[in-house]
Amino acid sequence: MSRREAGKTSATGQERSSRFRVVGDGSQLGPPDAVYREEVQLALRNRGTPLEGLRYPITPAGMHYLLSHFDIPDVDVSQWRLEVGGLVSRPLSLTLDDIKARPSVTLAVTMECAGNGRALLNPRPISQPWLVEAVGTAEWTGTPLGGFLDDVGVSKSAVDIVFTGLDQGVQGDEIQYYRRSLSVAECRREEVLLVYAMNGRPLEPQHGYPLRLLVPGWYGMASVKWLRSIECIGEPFRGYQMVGSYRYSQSEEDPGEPVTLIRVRALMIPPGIPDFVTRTRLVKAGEVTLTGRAWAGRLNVARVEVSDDGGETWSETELGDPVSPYAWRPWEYRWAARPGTYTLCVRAWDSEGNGQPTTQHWTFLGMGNNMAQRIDVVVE
Ligand SMILES: Nc1nc2c(c(=O)[nH]1)N[C@H]1C(S)=C(S)[C@@H](COP(=O)(O)O)O[C@H]1N2
Ligand SMILES: [Mo]
Repeated sequence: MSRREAGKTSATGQERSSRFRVVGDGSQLGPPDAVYREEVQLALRNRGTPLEGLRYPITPAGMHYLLSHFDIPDVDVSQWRLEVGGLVSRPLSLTLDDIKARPSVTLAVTMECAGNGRALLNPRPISQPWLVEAVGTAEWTGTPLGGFLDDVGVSKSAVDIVFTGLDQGVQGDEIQYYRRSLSVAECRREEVLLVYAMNGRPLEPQHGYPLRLLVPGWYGMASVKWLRSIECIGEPFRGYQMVGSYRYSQSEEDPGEPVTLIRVRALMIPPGIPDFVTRTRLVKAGEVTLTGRAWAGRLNVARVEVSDDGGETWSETELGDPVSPYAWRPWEYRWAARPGTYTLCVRAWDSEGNGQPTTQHWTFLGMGNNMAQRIDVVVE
C-alpha cells in the first residue's frame, strides 16, 4: 500500500475523496449520530481526562489526557541521546543524565489539545473526536530551555528552533517524524522547559519518555514528546505540523493562521450521578455546589459564569487561586436546584476580555473550538 493509500483507505475500506474529511450538514448543533470507526480507533488510543478528574488541582498522571499522532516509540535510555545542532557554536549529544544534571525547575502547567471541542462541531472534521475532555494539569520537572540554549551558543542568525520526536508516521501523504518549531524568542521565555518528570515521577512512555519539550500557555502540539533532536535554523520552519496542520482555516485550500496559545475555557464537573450511556445527570433537588476549573493559556481567568437555562441567563461564580501562573483555577457556584430538566452551561472570560462563545467556532481542522460546555441535568 502506498503512503497515499494509507491515508485514503479507511478501516472500513471506504475511499476518501481528499486528505481530510468533514461529516455532517451544518443543520444542527452537535455531532451526527454516526461515528466513524477511525474516530473510535483514535479515541481509544488518545483518552481524555474524565471530567470528575477536574476535582484534583494536579491531574493524576493516569487520568491526564493523551494525544499521540503515531505510535509510542520504544526507547532504550542507555542508547538514547538528545542531538543539539544547526546554528549553534557547540553542537552536543547528551544523555538523560547530562540533562538531569542541569538546573531543575518544577512547574504546574495546564495543557490542552488544540482539537478539544472538535467532535462538537457540525460539520465535523474526522480526526481525534474530542468533546471537551482534552485537558489536564501536571507538575512537570525539567531544565529551562533558555539556559540550555545559552550553553550551546545559539547563533544570532537563528530564527526558528526545530524540535523532532522519535515517533514516525504518515500524515497528509507525508512520511514524517513528529516535528514542530518555535521562534528563538519563544524558546527563551523562562517557563519553557525540557522535562523528564511528571508529577514527581519519570515521564511515562505515553507522555514522552525520556524527555519532552513543555511550552506553557501554548496548545499541546507545541510540547513535542520523545525528543530526539533540537536544531537551530536560519529561516522559518515549514514542516507538516506547522503548515499542513494546526491552522485556523476554513477549507483545505485556505492556509489560515497558525494555532498558538490556549484560548480561555471553563469546565464543570458534571454534578449528581450519570446515566451510564447518555451521561445525562441525575441531581437531587436542593442546594447543589457546582464546581470546576478555568484556564486561559498565558492570560489570567477574570470571570466564570454559569447558566441553568442553556445560556439565556448567566450568574457569576466565585474564583479560587490558580495552581500556578500557567495552570487552571477553581470556580464554585451554589445552585438552587428545583425539580425539572436543565441544560447547565459554563463560560469563562480572560484578562483581555475574550469570552467563550455559546455557538461553535468552526474551523476546517476543528481547532480551538472553545464553545461553552453544556450538561443536561434532571433534578428530582
Ligand atoms: N512527538 C510528539 N509530540 C507530541 C505529539 C505527538 O503526536 N508526537 N502530540 C502533541 C499534541 S497534539 C498534544 S495535545 C500533546 C499531548 O501531550 P500528552 O499526550 O502528554 O497529554 O503532545 C504533543 N506532542
Ligand atoms: Mo493536541
